Amino acid sequence: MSKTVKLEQKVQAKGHEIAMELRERFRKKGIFVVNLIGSPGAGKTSLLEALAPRIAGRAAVIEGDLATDNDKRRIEQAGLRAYQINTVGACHLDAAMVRDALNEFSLDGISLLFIENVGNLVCPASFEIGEDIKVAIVSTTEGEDKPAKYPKAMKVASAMVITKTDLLPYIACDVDRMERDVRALVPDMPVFRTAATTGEGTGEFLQWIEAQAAAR
Ligand SMILES: Nc1nc2c(ncn2[C@@H]2O[C@H](COP(=O)(O)OP(=O)(O)OP(=O)(O)O)[C@@H](O)[C@H]2O)c(=O)[nH]1
Ligand SMILES: [Mg+2]
Repeated sequence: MSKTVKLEQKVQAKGHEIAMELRERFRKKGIFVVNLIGSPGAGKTSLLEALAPRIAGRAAVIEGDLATDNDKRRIEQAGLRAYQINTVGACHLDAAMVRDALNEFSLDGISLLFIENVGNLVCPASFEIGEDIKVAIVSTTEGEDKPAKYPKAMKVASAMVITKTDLLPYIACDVDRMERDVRALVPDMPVFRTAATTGEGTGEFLQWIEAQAAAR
């Protein structure tokens, strides 16, 4: 085995260990953690903004981006507590980054934590960051073939959200095909169709998350 492969395995094992520590910490505090993964601009922050009025006071958000604190400020504006991680080049969050964030960001009083991963439908699928579930976010504007082309993200996710359904009258996107393709990979995958602009479908998504949290 090459030195590089060995080192990669060591890094992965360390990441897994920290993720398990975080999971234990979240459980003790009674916090259900959702890791949102999706490409740049898929609508992750907008979905959280749309949910914010219904979860204010009991939810918080950790934002992951290469640069800027734009998303943190948007989430705060929407009424939720938020913390920004800047990965400065890394294409995904890892467990150590989340652990470091918790040194500065108190989770007291909350029962739901959303972690918006760096915009990327590839790398975040391979990393555990202490979450209970991952949710894959794909938008109608990215092209209907994305669930089929990014199978790993779909397979590690517990649900898929198709965002920007308000734009369907203006674009060519076969949403039924997106659903069929994801179910070819994960037969019983829950799929939600949402529009952050109108709030459509966001209530069903939130209800589903709350049911997952209650079932844990
Ligand atoms: N029409 C419409 N536009 C949306 C919707 N959701 C998001 N957008 C727009 O899509 C763009 C990207 O949305 P964001 O919520 O910032 O996407 P994101 O996934 O958080 O992006 P990154 O954090 O950069 O990965 C913005 O211009 C939003 O206004 C939606 O449901 N309908
Ligand atoms: Mg965002």
